[in-house]
Amino acid sequence: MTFPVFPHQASRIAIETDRIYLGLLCLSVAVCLVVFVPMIFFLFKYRSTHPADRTPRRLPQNKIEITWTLIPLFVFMAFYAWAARQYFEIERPPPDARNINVIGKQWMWKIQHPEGNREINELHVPVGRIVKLTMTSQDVIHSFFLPEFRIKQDVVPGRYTAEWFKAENIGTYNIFCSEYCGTSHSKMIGHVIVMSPADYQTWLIRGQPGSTLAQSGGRLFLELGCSGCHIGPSIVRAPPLDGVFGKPVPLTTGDVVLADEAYLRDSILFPAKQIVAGYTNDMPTFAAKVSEEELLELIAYLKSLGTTQ
Ligand code: HEC
Ligand SMILES: [Cu+2]
Repeated sequence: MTFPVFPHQASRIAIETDRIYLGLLCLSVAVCLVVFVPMIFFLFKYRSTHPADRTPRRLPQNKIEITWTLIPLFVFMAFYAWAARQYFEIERPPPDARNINVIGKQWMWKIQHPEGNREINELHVPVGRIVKLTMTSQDVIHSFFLPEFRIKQDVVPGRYTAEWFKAENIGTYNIFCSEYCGTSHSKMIGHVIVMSPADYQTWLIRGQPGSTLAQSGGRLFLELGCSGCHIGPSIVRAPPLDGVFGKPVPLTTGDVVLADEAYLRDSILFPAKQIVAGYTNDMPTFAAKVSEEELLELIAYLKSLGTTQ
């Protein structure tokens, strides 16, 4: 029988994170020994009934102080640098990632694939591919925790957070919600299913999504009347949205902001917040009209409009 202390290591990040953890553990044990071994030794050596040399001694105070300040400082700063490097790697999704959307809800995880496949509490991914999760919540704060990948990120209503991983082996791993979110928080669990690229393709096709995320977004764009203002001649003058994603947008305030997912989201929900330079606040809010799923579809559509400018 085995007694696993750590969850399985399913990615390179997991292995490296464990190394830092073990390193810190060893360092803490070493510091502990340096303090406690002499302490216990002296406890016995100088106990009151024991004859020992107790003549006062003059020690080089400054040298001692400086030594035991500087050595630990350098050792711990080295750990800081090591862990900071790892932190930046975890926090910065590589650019060539496959994007998958995650929506947290009391008490389930809803997943959207770019091809249009949807699933609940299951996340199918291809092995060896970098997967970036764009996450939001439609109610309270949740946290998307993949213990075998050693990554965890809060999933917050009203904004998009991200995390990424690259599965090294085919297998099934855990999803936990790790932010207490109400009665059935402990049941807000699921599985990451890592498949071979071929099996993954088959899985995507077998799901028969009908339309991709961007196509669903395109339909919404017509149904909600966005196209009435944003495409072709219209009564209201609205900026063209082709290639808007990833572009710097000048605002009436003189600021320039990058049109990322958060910006597009805010443009749809709170149009009055940031007005594009040269335009007026003529766009109605869609805050009560679109769900989190639909917002992500609209964003997928806007992203797919490409760069025609
Ligand atoms: C009544 C006309 C109207 C409708 C309907 C409308 N918009 Fe707009 N939209 C505007 C105007 C005017 C602006 C520029 C002023 C501003 O930034 O709010 C704008 C700005 C935007 C921007 C920011 C563009 C940029 O270049 O930075 C986005 C994104 C956007 N709209 C998306 C949408 C989506 C998605 C819908 C449908 C859910 C929609 N709009 C519906 C008029 C409209
Ligand atoms: Cu939760």
